[in-house]
Amino acid sequence: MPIDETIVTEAIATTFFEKFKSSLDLDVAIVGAGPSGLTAAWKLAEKGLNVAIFERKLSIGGGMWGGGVTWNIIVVQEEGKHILDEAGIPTKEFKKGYYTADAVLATTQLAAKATLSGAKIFNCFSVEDVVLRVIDGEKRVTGIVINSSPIEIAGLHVDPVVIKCKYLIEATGHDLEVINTLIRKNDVRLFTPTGKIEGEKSMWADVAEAHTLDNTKEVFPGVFVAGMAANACFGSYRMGPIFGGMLLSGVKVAEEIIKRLK
Ligand code: 48H
Repeated sequence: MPIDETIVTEAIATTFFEKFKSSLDLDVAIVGAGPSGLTAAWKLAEKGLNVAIFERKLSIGGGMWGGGVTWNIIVVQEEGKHILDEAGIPTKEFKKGYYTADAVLATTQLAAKATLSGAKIFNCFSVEDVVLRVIDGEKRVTGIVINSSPIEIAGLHVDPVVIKCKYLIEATGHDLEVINTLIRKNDVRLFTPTGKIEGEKSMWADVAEAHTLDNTKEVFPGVFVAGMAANACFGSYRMGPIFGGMLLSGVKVAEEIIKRLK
């Protein structure tokens, strides 16, 4: 069969924009395709919700690809192991309660679970702002402002476009980018003890893992924090390359939003 290059182009453009147009009014927009964002997308999409992840980098996986210091193995504790089991990610018990998994397989399998469940992943898209509205007398985030990452990286002055969402999950990891922008640009208070970002603390894995789950919650009307962003927002510790808390946080944020959408 002779190949017509313009049909290849048309196939990509048509199919991409079908996917994009079906994401203009989302149930849930997730910022960041690290372990917490991918897990949340999987759990939300398998309930039939319209969900998309926007990831700045060309690659998905955030900090999970590299395991610890690029030794690409992750560790998951007993509490999080069932999520790897359910995703079909093989684990080995290293010592009682400590399981290892291949970091690349864990990342790709979580991404496969999310996309096969119907979540859409837009890699190479950066979320640079949010849409703010006053609804019933209360300020609420109702969308995200996105730009193509190469435009951002090149510093080109090209305007972004907007996606609506009922809920936004900030899963941007240590940098907590979306909430930082929300606070910097608007006179608003968060649902944190000080009303501001509490900030990430140093390493204390045991406490950090438990806190990640507690801190996975709504931080501003319409915005939930998950994964490392939850600890950066509510002021808890880091945990190094143990990933149970990230996976459990993804499951919890999905469950909380599903309850709200009902
Ligand atoms: C689009 C963005 C934007 C933006 C950032 O860091 P992540 O892997 O996030 P988590 O919370 O799922 O997992 C954290 C984990 O990987 C980790 O770092 C741990 C456990 N650290 C412990 C320690 O002690 O260091 O992924 C976040 C993703 C990244 O891929 C970013 O590129 C992306 O979010 N991102 N995408 N628009 N504005 N900001």
